[in-house]
Amino acid sequence: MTQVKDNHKEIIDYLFCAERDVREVTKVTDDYPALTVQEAYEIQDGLLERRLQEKGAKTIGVKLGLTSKAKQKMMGVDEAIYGYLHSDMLELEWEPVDSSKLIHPKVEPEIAFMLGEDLQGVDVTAEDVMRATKCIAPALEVIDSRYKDFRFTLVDVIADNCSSVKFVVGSKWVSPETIDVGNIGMVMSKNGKVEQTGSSAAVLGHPATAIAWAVNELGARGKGLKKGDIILSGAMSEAIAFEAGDTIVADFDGLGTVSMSVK
Ligand code: 0L1
Ligand code: MG
Repeated sequence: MTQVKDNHKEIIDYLFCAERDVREVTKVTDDYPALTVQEAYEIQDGLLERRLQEKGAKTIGVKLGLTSKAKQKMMGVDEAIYGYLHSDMLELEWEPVDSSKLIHPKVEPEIAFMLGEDLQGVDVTAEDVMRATKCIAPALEVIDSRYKDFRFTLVDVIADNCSSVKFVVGSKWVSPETIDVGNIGMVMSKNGKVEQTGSSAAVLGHPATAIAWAVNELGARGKGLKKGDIILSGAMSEAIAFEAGDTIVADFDGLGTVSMSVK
């Protein structure tokens, strides 16, 4: 059991209740301006522990955020961030996502990696990541920042588990050796109209580079990834908003499509 500092318990409760009650809240740093990135990850740990307990879920992987230079520039940072994926966040392609349980969701296209072996360390390379990867698949990540108008600082978004809420993975997993993972083109449509195009190269130049960064960050905190874990490697384009009745399809070169309908 993680030791949660007293002054972090209030923030954990605040963020947990915001998600549970489907309610946007003002950002944490408005009240706690001195919080550090390290403390934000400690708060994230506490929030995730509470979430796992109350939802009866288990950890099934990690997700990366702020992996594009454009988004980092927008936020005035030069680092990516990571959060965790829980079993209750995984949605099935053939079942609609329930928007009544979401605050102001957006969806973004990503490549999902599944590990064929454990991965932990502090000097892990992109090549190590590729070697440890069993297969990859097209994915859609739904992000739903608990903060009003999706406005936050780096510390806020880390504490909020990097806006994570849901994700869908396409049914076709392929070996990473069959495709140029660093140069996969993607077109994302909503209700048949193209909304975004992108490339896996937007993910820190190569998704495996982004994952290696996350593994090394985790390693520095004494953590690692396990065989079978899923990793959402980062958005390949801007996220788009959606609402009940919408259908989103992302089509990835060489990987096929992943879709999501919304009720
Ligand atoms: O998965 C993501 O890239 C989201 C990271 C947090 C930033 C955001 O909510 O837009
Ligand atoms: Mg994402």
